[in-house]
Amino acid sequence: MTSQQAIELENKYGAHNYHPLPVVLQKGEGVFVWDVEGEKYYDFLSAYSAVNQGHCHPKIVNAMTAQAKTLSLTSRAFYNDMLGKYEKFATEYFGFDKLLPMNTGAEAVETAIKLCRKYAYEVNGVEENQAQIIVCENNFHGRTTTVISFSNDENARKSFGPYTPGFIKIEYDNLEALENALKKDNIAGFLVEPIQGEAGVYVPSENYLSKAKALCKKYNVLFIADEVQTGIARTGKLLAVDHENVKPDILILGKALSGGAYPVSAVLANDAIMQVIKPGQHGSTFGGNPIAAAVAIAALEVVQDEKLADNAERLGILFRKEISAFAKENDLVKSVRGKGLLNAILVNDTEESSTAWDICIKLRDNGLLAKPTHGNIIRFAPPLVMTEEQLMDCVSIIKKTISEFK
Ligand code: IF1
Repeated sequence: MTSQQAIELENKYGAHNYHPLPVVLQKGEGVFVWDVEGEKYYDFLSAYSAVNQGHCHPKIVNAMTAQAKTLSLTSRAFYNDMLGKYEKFATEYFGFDKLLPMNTGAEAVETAIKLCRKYAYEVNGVEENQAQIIVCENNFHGRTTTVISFSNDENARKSFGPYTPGFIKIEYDNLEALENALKKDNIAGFLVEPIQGEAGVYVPSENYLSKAKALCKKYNVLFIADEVQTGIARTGKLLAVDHENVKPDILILGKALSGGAYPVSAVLANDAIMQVIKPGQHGSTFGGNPIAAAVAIAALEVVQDEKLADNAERLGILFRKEISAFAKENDLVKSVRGKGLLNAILVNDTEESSTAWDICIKLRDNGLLAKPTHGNIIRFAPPLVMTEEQLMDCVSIIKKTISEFK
């Protein structure tokens, strides 16, 4: 099958809910992917930070296939021998009492919202059905109806109403706005991305997260960190909140929790919060299945064994140093920002322009795959297993492509 044929099949038989970059991938290994014509590329998106451990990591694939040949799915109607092992491993790994296993990031965000509301009513005395959760402008927490209810991205929410009530939007990285909202009645929680990914890799001010957590503690409101994209070593620490030693009341994980091999997400919290969920009050068919458990243990071991957080920290500093120096001599690149290996460049054009897209097409032609988050922002997020030599090779591809861009 040619790329064109594959694209035509998707166009004809698939819902048009994405506008992919025109490249058809067939194989992945480490930091590389190959298209159906055998062309090789650096993957600089990592499936939106799900493939932090690199494509088809042998340890993760072996764990998945071994478990798949043994026992794939029992449902939670019965116990299985993998879930408890995974729950113990992951709660000790992240430092929480309990884990509630789900499958996708959005499901985990929905789970955190239900947990926060129930805790507010049953423990914090918030008036039944009146709970308010504070969220940030330009957030991205998934695509379910409740989650898009508190999005301000018209494309993500238009014509999907009526919307779920119970959310208050405030400006990101604004502690005064947060405190003003915390003073309102019936506040149950503050749901925040430690770095806003889809908004264009917005890194908040120094100490924003630690001060926000302190404010939540002061007003007895749950601090909920959505680390679906920023977690699992992506920003140079195991969790992005670790840069400020912040312990969330509720931690949301997804994506690279499985290394991109299988849908695995999770919500972690201590007993006082997690105990509000009783049998029959939440769950999912695949949540906590044996394959997910085996894959997540292997994926988390890879992060530790291969010191991926340190590698992300070191290579991220190098990447931003190289690109910010380049930005000084090239008027198409305004700046670069990010933490660890979650970075983005700001292109000197409008949000409505197609410049970022056009640059990504040229990057593809030069052997590197990335995708814009907006008309003028390109996210750069390679797998965390990248070597310094590979990173410098990618930096030269990026510089060459932008220098030649007309
Ligand atoms: C798409 C980006 C978008 C997330 C955070 C929850 C979820 C995500 C912080 C939901 C998912 C993905 C979804 C994917 C593109 C990508 C994305 F920010 F990562 F780039 F859209 F904004 N919290 N982000 O980033 O997790 O249900 O997808 O497993 O929907 O286009 P999910």
